[in-house]
Amino acid sequence: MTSDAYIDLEDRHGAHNYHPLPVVLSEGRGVYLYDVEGRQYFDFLSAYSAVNQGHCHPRIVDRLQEQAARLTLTSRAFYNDQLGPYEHYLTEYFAFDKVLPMNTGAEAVETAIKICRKWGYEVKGIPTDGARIIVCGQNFHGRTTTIISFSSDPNAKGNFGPYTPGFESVPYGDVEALRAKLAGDPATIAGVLVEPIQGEAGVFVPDDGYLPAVAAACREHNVLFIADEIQTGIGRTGALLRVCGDCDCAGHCERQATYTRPDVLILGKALSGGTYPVSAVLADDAVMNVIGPGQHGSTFGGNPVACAVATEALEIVRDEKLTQNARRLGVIFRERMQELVDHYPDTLTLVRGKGLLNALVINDSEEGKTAWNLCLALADRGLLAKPTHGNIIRFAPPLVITEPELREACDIIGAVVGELAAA
Ligand code: IF1
Repeated sequence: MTSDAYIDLEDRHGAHNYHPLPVVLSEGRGVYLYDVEGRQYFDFLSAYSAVNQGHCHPRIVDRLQEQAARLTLTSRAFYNDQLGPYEHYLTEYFAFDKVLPMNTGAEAVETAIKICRKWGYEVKGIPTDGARIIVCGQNFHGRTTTIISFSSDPNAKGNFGPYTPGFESVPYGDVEALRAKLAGDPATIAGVLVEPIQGEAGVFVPDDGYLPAVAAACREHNVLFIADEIQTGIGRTGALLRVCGDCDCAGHCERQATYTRPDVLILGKALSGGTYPVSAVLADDAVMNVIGPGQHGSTFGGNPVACAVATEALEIVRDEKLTQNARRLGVIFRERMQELVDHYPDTLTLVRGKGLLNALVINDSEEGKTAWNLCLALADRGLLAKPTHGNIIRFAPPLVITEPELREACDIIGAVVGELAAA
């Protein structure tokens, strides 16, 4: 079957909730994807930062196959021999007392919201149904009805109401606005939910002081600081978590002065290396113990395959020093893109990001058109990336990328930008 035939099938039989680039992929290895016609591409999306460990990492595939052949699902009605060791490993890895395992990112965000509200009533003493959670403008936390209730994107939110109440928004990156909001009526605020870097908004990196200031303001008012690291976590930004700040260890060290410890940490995506939907909410006992039997759960959450895969995926991050690679190559990538911005100021506006989560802003007068066309031209030359918010292209390769591969990819981007500038 040709690419066109596959595209036609999706068009006729699938809901039109996506608008993909016209490539049909059938294989992946490391930083490369291959389409049904056998063409090779650099993957500079990494399934929205899920495939940090590279496509089909042999260690993850082996572990997946081994576990899938032995036991896949028991439900949480019984114990299984993978969950306990995984929970032990994960909570040591990230230094929290407890974890609540789920599957998708949105489910983990929902879980964090439920834990936060329950803590608000039972520990903080907020009157029943009065809990408020503060979120940020331009946030992206997933697609469930509650989560889109506090989205500011009309496309994500429009005509899906009535919306879940109890969420209030402040501008992202604005500590003073948050402080003012918290000071207003702190006794009814249970939590503040933040993306340490806003991905969907276009890789918006807040000032270095922002996250520590948010955490301090939360502490002052006995409010939970909830970090959604679903996209930024697991090495992507050049540290194990973005709340680690510019820490140069290969794993996780709580002692580092740059670490801003969240009360609730949300992980997903790369927790499984993109192999399987695995998400998690981490917190200490004082928070997590508000959840008792029957109060939250999921058929697939904490299943044996997920536990096996996630353990392997996290070991790979450590063994292959992926956070350090992301930090080092991210600097080179932004240097190379900055050269392009300087050389083609009429075409490119700026480059920004941390580690290997970066965005190039295209000087784009016609709504979205140039970034989309640039991505089509990049695909023609063997590099896959996706525009976000019209004129922004996110570049996020798997963290296993090598320096020569990264430089080759930068050459491709340079050639395509050059053509666009000349056109
Ligand atoms: C889609 C963006 C990325 C997330 C954060 C929770 C979730 C996500 C910070 C939900 C998911 C995805 C989902 C994907 C597009 C996407 C995305 F473009 F919207 F911004 F990654 F860059 N918190 N992000 O980024 O996780 O339930 O999807 O597992 O197509 O909706 P999920």
